[in-house]
Amino acid sequence: MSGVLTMILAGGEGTRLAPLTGIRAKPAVPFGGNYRIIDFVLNNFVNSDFLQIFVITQFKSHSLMKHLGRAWRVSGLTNRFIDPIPAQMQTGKHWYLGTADAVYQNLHLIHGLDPEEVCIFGGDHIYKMDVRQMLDFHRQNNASMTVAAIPVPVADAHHFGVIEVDASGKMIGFEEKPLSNPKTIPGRPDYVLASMGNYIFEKDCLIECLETDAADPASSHDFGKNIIPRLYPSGDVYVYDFSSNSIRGEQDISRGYWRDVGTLDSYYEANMDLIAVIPPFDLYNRYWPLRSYTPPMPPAKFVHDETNRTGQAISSMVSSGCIISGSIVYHSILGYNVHVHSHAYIEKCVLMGNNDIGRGCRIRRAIIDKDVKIAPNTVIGEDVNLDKQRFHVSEEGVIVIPKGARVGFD
Ligand code: ADQ
Ligand code: ADP
Repeated sequence: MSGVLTMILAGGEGTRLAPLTGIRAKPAVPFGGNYRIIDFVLNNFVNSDFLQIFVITQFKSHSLMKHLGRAWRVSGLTNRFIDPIPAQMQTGKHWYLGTADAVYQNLHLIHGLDPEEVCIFGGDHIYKMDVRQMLDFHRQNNASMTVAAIPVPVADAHHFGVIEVDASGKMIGFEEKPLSNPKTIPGRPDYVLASMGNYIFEKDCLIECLETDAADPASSHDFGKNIIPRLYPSGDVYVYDFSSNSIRGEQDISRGYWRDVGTLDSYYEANMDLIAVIPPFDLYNRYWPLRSYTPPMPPAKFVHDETNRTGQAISSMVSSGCIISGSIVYHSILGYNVHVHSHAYIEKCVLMGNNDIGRGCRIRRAIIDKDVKIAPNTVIGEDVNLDKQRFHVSEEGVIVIPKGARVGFD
């Protein structure tokens, strides 16, 4: 797609995902066994043939940079690129003040490429979108800016930019993260129309908005808080209905599926969605390949133990390098190189990789980060009070064990 530049915002702190974001940015958090969160938005652009992409990083970017280098190296012969951009203090001695400032500090990159349009998308959502369809909508309306939107339950309105739209698709109201009385969708009082944090701008409009914003000392330099509220009254900001987006080969199964995995519980639920018998989000569509980095590891292996107990995984996804030996993995996601030893039982867990689960362990409803080792016969997820003393527990009771922890070895 020539003439279109993409900037992925991947610099947020991700505090609500702690401790998974203790050492890495949210977009670098492993997801779904084989992936990192950022892979989904990058696949959207690559599968839509948009290949001029900057990934704007800031907080805790090492793991993200490593992943981008391994999985998404595009460079060289043509004008196609996926370039990670570190924060460089281009406009003064401060880091990015907000999402708008993150783009403002990189305006030189926009001037250098001189695109017609600039796509500014968040780096931390799970969904599939053919971005060409949103761009067509933007062009048909001669919009100065287009925002992608999706209905979400009114109870979640305070997490999102809430949009009002007229019959022609024009934005007529916007409130960032309303604390009370959000405007609901006409005829659907239980839902609001939420901004997905994905924007397409006419280049000149974007530059003007960012320069005005940078000159405003009262601004928090954020697209949702400042740029959109200032721009939409001009009358040519449009709202793209994400539920109209269709992916080749999907047979509607992932249509409209979009998850903000910004909290531990939403992250956990989105992982669990993948292993439902009929999943609402399909990883297996050959017309929408989902690239990532897969380490060179042998195929997963399921073996008997010495008493002839069968190692098995049921309703689960198991990545390369795993060995399930005389143990049962039920309704779980295993990243690469997880060893589950005899007589262990794992249920409704997300294991990110490089884990060792000792003999006789019983573990339920836990997110286990990379490189965690658990001693034989450890029981997790059966006694809430004990779990709360030992581990981080989410609001909905999911136990989270941070990267590199050694559990039960004292
Ligand atoms: P939030 O999700 O709260 O709201 P925000 O924290 O601003 O969004 O992050 C948006 C994206 O920008 C994320 O991908 C994040 O990693 C990145 N980011 C955040 N701060 C950054 C910084 N300083 N430098 C670089 N990147 C940064 C936004 C919108 C809402 C919308 C939701 C949808 O403001 O209107 O409803 O996204 O999730
Ligand atoms: P994180 O905890 O976020 O994985 P790292 O810096 O260890 O932080 O890893 C980032 C990158 O390194 C990713 O691309 C990941 O796939 C790769 N990686 C990490 N651990 C391994 C491993 N044991 N084998 C192969 N690749 C790995």
